[in-house]
Amino acid sequence: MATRKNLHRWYLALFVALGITCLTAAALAEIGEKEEGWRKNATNGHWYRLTAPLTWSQAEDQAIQWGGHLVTIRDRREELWLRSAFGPYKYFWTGFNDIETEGQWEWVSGEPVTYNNWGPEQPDNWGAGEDAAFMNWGGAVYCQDHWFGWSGDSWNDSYITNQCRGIVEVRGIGVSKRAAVHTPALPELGEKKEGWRKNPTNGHWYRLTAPLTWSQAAAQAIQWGGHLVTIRNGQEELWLRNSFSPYEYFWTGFNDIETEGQWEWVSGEPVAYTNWWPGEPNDYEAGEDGAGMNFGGAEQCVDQWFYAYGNGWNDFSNDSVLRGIVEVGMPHACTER
Ligand SMILES: [Ca+2]
Ligand SMILES: [Ca+2]
Ligand SMILES: [Ca+2]
Ligand SMILES: [Ca+2]
Repeated sequence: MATRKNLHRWYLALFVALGITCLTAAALAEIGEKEEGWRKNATNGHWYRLTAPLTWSQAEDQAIQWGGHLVTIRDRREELWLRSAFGPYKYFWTGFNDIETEGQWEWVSGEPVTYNNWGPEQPDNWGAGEDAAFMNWGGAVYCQDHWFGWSGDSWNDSYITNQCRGIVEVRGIGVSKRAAVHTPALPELGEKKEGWRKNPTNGHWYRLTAPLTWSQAAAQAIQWGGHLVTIRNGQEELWLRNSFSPYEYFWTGFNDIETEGQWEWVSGEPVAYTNWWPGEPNDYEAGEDGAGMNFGGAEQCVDQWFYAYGNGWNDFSNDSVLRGIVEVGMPHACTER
């Protein structure tokens, strides 16, 4: 009898332990999603997260570390979900590649190929050879010694040495639990949960607005208790590029709205640094009074304008719609959100 009673206890303990394990795993998975940039596709139950800008192989290494692979896209619906989850304006590495055998495209996950969405004339294995596919590509044109690309809804093969964010896909809770091993300290969790990033060098907090005109973005910044970003030196600008992306134009707080040609920070801080792209600011046509970063030049080619990404500023037209970088100096300003 005593043995049987002990057995009951043992089972009870086992069930409790299992229950706690499951609860912990579930809780971690939830945290994984919200606090670490993981997103779950409710349709297939898989989890997704962006890497930093990396070469294709580095991005796949990161994916393996996180317990998965660079994303496999099985149908149109999955691709639309990825575009809505991570944005349709930036290029992202997928797991699609022809590294092993030229022209034989396969998913790095080993799954069968059931879908593709190549853009016109892609894959073209251009130049010295392009062996991995990125998504959100809209087209490109070569004009006066520069390539100008724009975002859209198709795939292109690219040099695997190019640096691009990759979408990592993992299956199920166990893997998210593993990712939670890298869970940062609590203050950082709060930061990421709300979309705020803290620059450890100056202690200020930063967050992107939705795509807006400069004036709308400036108003949003004030609502959030700050201003559109002030950039004080090259190091701050590099941190912004690394934190938010070097492949999207963002509004800064630099503007000449009050007096044409007299550029100032909307925060009122003194102008200590500028990084205009050659030929900018040019107050083009109807007037351009707000500065955006990550600009790499514009060329008119066959009656059309093409814009590149790069490490410079441009004054964009007043009806341009970009996301703005909001900066707040006080950490408590973001916890109020
Ligand atoms: Ca190739
Ligand atoms: Ca290509
Ligand atoms: Ca102007
Ligand atoms: Ca301009």
